[in-house]
Amino acid sequence: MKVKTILLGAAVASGLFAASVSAQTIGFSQVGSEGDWRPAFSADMQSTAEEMGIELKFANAQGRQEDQLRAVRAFIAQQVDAIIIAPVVVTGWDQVLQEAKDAGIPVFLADRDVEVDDPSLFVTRISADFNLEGRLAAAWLAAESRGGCNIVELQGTVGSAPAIERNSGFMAVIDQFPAMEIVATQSGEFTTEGGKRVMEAFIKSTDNLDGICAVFAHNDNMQLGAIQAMKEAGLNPGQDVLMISVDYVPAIITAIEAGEANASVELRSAIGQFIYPVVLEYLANPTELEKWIVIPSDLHTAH
Ligand code: GZL
Repeated sequence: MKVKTILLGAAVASGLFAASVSAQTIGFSQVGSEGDWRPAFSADMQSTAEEMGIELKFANAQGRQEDQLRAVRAFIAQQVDAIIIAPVVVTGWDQVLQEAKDAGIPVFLADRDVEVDDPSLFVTRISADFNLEGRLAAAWLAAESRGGCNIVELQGTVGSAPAIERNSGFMAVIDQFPAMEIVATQSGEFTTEGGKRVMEAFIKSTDNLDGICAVFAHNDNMQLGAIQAMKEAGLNPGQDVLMISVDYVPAIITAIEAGEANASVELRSAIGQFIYPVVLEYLANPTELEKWIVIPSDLHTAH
């Protein structure tokens, strides 16, 4: 599959062009409001739409796919100009995307991904590369642990593209190191409460994380919950146990500065500036696009 990486400057320039086209009505079906990154992404999508003169119909599904499907069908009934979806999980989208296609309404994926039989059911996906994020996290951990580490993994929402791909990318790297192994893994649903709950269970089951070298969390909020649980158990996250996660939200920066976390892979949340120009330019001039437009991710560490 051909992909295109956004050159950040070009995206802003194209945004200026896009803003010059007539006002459009766009329906945006958002996953929910879990954690810190999701609300930041939602706020950016709403403020950027206003700046660009887009009429945005925003629907927050609170993590329920059935609510996303209902929202997309409502957008179709309202005959919006385009639909943007951040799909909570990868499966279950073929039927509703076919209904949008039959209604002549183009669909764009933002942030997450879908698995559909017919890729023509959406125009393109604009997102970070979750597999790369997993690889970056594992490469950092391999270097920090000199290739030997028993790892606890806090997975994101089961069946979601970031959980699938971050694990896949992470495994692709640690499989190169015989002495690196995930010894315990469970989903904390991308929330601080979920991360804390799962880590409390790991602490009990692994006798205070005896022999555990690192925690890899698919997002910072679960890592923050794990840090709470570890500190309450008298452990020293970031010192005795390496802590690597994804998103780079402000609260993990604070934890890194306090020495309670070690690194986080940045997931940009201000991505409306990249998403809307692609949608508006397509509406002005419908042409075949690469099926994936990638937004870069960067690794941040304490030093
Ligand atoms: C990934 C995004 C994930 C974030 C989490 O692009 O879908 O969902 O990493 C959020 O913080 O819950």
